[in-house]
Amino acid sequence: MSRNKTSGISRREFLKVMGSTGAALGLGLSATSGNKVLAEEDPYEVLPEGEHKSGEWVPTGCAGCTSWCSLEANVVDGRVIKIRGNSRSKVNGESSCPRSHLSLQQVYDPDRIKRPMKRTNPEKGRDVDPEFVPISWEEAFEEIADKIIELRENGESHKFVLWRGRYTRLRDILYGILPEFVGSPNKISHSSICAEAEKFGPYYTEGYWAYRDYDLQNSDYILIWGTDPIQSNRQVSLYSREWGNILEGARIATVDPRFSRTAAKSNEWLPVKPGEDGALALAMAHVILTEGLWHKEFVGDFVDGENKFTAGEEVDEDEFEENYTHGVVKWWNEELKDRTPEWAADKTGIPAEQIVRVAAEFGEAAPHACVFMGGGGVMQTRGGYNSMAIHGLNGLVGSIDNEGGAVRGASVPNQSFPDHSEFLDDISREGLDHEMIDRRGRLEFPAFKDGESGGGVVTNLSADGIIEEDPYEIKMGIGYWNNFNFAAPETERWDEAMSKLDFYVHLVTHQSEMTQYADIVIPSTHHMFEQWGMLYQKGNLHTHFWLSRPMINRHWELIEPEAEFSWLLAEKLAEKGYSNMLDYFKTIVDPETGEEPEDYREFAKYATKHYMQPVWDPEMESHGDQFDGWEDFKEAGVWNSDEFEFQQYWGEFTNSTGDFEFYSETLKEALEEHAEKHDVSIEEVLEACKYEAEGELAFLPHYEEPYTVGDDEEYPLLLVDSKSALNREGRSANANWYYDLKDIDPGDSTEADVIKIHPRDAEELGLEDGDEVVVSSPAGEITCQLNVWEAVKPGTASKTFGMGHWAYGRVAAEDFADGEPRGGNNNEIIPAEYERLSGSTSFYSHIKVNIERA
Ligand SMILES: Nc1nc2c(c(=O)[nH]1)N[C@H]1C(S)=C(S)[C@@H](COP(=O)(O)OP(=O)(O)OC[C@H]3O[C@@H](n4cnc5c(=O)[nH]c(N)nc54)[C@H](O)[C@@H]3O)O[C@H]1N2
Ligand SMILES: Nc1nc2c(c(=O)[nH]1)N[C@H]1C(S)=C(S)[C@@H](COP(=O)(O)OP(=O)(O)OC[C@H]3O[C@@H](n4cnc5c(=O)[nH]c(N)nc54)[C@H](O)[C@@H]3O)O[C@H]1N2
Ligand code: SF4
Ligand SMILES: [Mo]
Repeated sequence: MSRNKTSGISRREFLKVMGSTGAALGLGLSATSGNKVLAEEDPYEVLPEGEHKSGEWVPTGCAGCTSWCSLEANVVDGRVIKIRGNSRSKVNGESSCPRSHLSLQQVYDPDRIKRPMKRTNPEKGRDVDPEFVPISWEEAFEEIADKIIELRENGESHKFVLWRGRYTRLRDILYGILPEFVGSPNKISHSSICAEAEKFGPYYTEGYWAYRDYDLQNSDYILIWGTDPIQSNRQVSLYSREWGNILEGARIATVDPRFSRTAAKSNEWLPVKPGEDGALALAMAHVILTEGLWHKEFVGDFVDGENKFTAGEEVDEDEFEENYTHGVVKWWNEELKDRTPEWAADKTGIPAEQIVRVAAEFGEAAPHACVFMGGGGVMQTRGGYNSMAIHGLNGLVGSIDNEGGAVRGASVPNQSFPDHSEFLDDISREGLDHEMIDRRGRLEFPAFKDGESGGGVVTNLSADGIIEEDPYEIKMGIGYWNNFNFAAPETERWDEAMSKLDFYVHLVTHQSEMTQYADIVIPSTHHMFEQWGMLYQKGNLHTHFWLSRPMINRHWELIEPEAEFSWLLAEKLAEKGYSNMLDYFKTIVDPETGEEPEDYREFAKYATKHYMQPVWDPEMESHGDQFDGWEDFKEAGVWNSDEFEFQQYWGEFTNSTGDFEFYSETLKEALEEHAEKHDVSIEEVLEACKYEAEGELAFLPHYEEPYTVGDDEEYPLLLVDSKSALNREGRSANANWYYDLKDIDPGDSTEADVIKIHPRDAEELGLEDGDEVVVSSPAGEITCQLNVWEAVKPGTASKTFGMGHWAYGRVAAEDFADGEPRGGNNNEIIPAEYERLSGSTSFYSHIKVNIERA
């Protein structure tokens, strides 16, 4: 049986109807469908018919969220039909999370982009039809290569930007190397609209700029802080399976203004007032010290053994001898001595009695007490110091790098690509010598990744860079696996920036909002089933490193964006007389045979084998799982490290002092360097970054009043944004299961985009459950459904991120052809604000909203 899903007519009849108007109609170029891509192929036709066949389980990996699970896909006759965890992984093992299955709807989505397309309407804007038409690969690469050559010949190669969203480790080719061959410094990742502030605290205390692993299975007390590990961050598959066991072994308290899925499965919920996380963490530290509950072995003790931490009283630094930490008494004297639970109760809305109890129970469990920190408490305008304070609690109880605590992952045996610098010509070298478009490193944007001024990225600011032509005009962009016109706050700026951009190439699976501004659209493979790729991640005291591969038929004209696209572009550039990139790519040979790649598909495969060679090649030294060779490794599809060893870093933390720094000498150095670079004082740096600290507090976790945007009277509620359970980052947007099952987000309803408020607030605003409402903020307004729900903190409005697409496909948008959104995108009402020390975009605490009946 072959049936057209939407109309019920058979495929043969369908094609007959289509026949006269030809391929263009298939691409949705009929008068009725505007610019949009419609199903050309009946997705049901290729399903196996007749008797049931059991397929082959092929290893792969998932980038549906940052858990990066190792999975297996069941493939029947070249089609994937089911997903499960890869039992060989020591991180997630046989488990996979619910949203892993939505990948099937992604890969077989009839709305996928099916072939290269070109814009025919020169005008760009949100309501403008791009009038895409199909083109040949030849034409696509001609146009892209010509544009690059033109920039290079005009001495404008730096006016090129490469944006990346999600990625595999093949990113080093497209994101790391290609822009340098173009001659541009502008490699802009999405990291700072993702999680950079979460890495800030760990870096400026222990010198570790990365996600942590948490040994929850061996913890006796767990504080879940601004995150939702059984729904979003991080090792969702693992924790979905293990949560019951973890709860049996530990008490769990969740700090979140929203009644999250994890809060519902905790012993305590601390509904902190948005942005007051610093107050809560500092008061907990105060209690741990005054009650004498810090871990003496890690932190040290008073010389005479008597606890002198008494509220309001300073302590003589000489009376305390620290072991593996630095500055605990300074922290007390400058900040903690006055941060009493009563003071914090007033700020946070959490009763002093609960603060004392939770802090004391947490301290009593030392060192098997763990704070699991996510973005909620720290991706805030003044969240950098919160990140230090929250992570600092792990320092006080000695659970850093320790059993039952917050640990690092093992190193990963990978091999970088050969050095390309000798292949760069003068145009490239000169081009690289420009300021970057996101203005990282300027006075007001230190983005101190790894201690360096301008070491990080300020993703969201690259839109302003383009609009204001500051530092210069951008003439060409390539973006892949991203959708900043939807995913970055104050989306209007992206609409303006992308309208202004002369030439944009988008490499994606779906025609999302950012694609609407493209000049050339390159249909991308799906990372799990149609291409080579690899990622590593930590969890369960191991690091794993998985491989995905082409395992199903590519039904459409797709290419893999990181390696295949780069190769094809390199070939075209070579044809036009600029062969340096192709010459370089040919040095990435098959590690088994030494053969040079002859085409784009070989290149992607050899690059993958090269990058992972230390994993599979028995001749190369590596730790963890051992393999006999490439085929042996391919069969397993995942490498595991040995179990993480505790206390490897005690006394050898990778920062300025080697100790866990409550008083951050490392931050002090970074701030000093940055201040000197701009010839200002450290206070002036902080002021430019919207912080209020003065003196020594600049180097210590301390309290900062939350920064908000908008008038309290006009906008009476604080928005609490969170991730939707079935959001695969932005990528399940066109999967109807996402909408059918939307009520798995606590308090939400199926098919609807919902904002939730407390009954008391509803009454005050004269609103009722189920009302259609307009939510407004100083940044904009959206329309959605109101649910009145007791489990929302009064004074806040809680809404998941994910709906509100005006593009992306016929399921995602209310009317894809007309650009009418389904629900409202949170980023249209989130003002573009930053945690500037890390470069992060602020998603929490600053967003004031009003809600009115529509
Ligand atoms: N389901 C799902 N999971 C995902 C993703 C996804 O798209 N969907 N994306 C993945 C990605 S890319 C990342 S970076 C990680 C990020 O993972 P997290 O950083 O953990 O992000 P969220 O899950 O959004 O968690 C933020 C939490 O903070 C809470 N919150 C909001 N305001 C405040 C506040 O002021 N204080 C405190 N304490 N909490 C607050 C929210 O209610 C929410 O529960 O998630 C990954 N996991
Ligand atoms: N309000 C609010 N905003 C947020 C968040 C939030 O919690 N709240 N979360 C933030 C976080 S943590 C992150 S990481 C960012 C993510 O934001 P982005 O980095 O912009 O990523 P997505 O929106 O997930 O990207 C969607 C794009 O990827 C394409 N795509 C989907 N699958 C594939 C694939 O397999 N290959 C390729 N090449 N393309 C594919 C789609 O066509 C679409 O264009 O969003 C951030 N924005
Ligand atoms: S969506 Fe996230 S948790 Fe789920 S399988 Fe994929 S990577 Fe793992
Ligand atoms: Mo993210």
